[in-house]
Amino acid sequence: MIKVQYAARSERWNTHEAPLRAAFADAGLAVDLRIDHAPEDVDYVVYAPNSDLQDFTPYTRCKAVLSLWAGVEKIVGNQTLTMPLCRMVDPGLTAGMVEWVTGHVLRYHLGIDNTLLTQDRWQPMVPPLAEERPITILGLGALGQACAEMLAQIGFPVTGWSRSPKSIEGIACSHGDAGLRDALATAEIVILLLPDTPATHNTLNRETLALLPRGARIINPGRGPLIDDDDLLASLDSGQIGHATLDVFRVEPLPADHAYWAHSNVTVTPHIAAETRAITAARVIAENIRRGEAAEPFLHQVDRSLGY
Ligand code: NDP
Ligand code: OXD
Repeated sequence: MIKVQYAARSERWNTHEAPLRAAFADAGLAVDLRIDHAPEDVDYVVYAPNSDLQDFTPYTRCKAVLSLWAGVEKIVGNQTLTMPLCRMVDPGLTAGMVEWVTGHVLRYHLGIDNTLLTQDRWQPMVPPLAEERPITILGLGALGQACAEMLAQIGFPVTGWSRSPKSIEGIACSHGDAGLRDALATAEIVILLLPDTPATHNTLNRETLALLPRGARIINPGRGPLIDDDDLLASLDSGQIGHATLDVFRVEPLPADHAYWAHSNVTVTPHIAAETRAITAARVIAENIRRGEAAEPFLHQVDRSLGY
């Protein structure tokens, strides 16, 4: 019997238990899934970085920690976590992110706010076609690539930026410092889907925000530290940045006195861009346990040296 420990907030157990049991059965895995195994008996941990489990030292036979979250910045530096760590790449989470990003892009592109503000008068404002609105996505991983492909399918000219060189049909791919400058130079809308690592902190700062065309819009469903908050606020005040839609913040919940709440050109959403979906995520976890038992490489294993 494979012993799997569920280590996420207790209120999530009701959501995840049945889908995990079903996925293990479908994968032909004999699993004893519990929230209270003795640590030394555990083969795999299904894990949320905000759970109480932070010391993995007693998990002496654990073969992998399988994160329910895509972002692993809260756990990747944990020195007691010496076993493989896999992040979540879930088709349900990806679909949610594509829908959220597309919706917020179309809000900007179609000028929906203006339409709502002019309900008392006939004031035609015809938006350009998508093909006339260049968009840049910073991060071309599981989420960035899926969003890039959807936006390109709608007709937007999409540029994507990543750490390593990439080739994706229909997307202009760039990388490195020079690539970032090029990717920002024409972007009317910038979407951040980078992980939170030391190398990505303040990717958007005074200097890089100044590279954008005046009035560009920012959409950040990635992580708060990707943007220098003071520099973004200054760029919003000067009009260099026209508007920002922010889902993630350095401190969450966003403190009630934070300037973003009161800023007329900022939309705050409470870290809801995309959530792990229990049924599809359970299948990914079951597949990784199957791989572990078959001594095959894990899917989506985190590279500790890169931090994602
Ligand atoms: P991936 O690891 O699949 O992709 C990360 C991308 O960022 C890759 O393209 C990677 O480049 C690129 N990247 C990493 N470091 C750098 C760097 N220094 N310079 C340039 N590019 C870099 O992650 P996901 O797509 O699955 O998720 C992205 C992030 O989205 C998560 O880390 C999380 O923070 C956030 N998220 C937010 C949610 C929300 O609800 N708001 C929900 C889920 C995730 P390369 O391809 O070369 O490796
Ligand atoms: C995640 C998130 O990382 O919800 O999965 O932000």
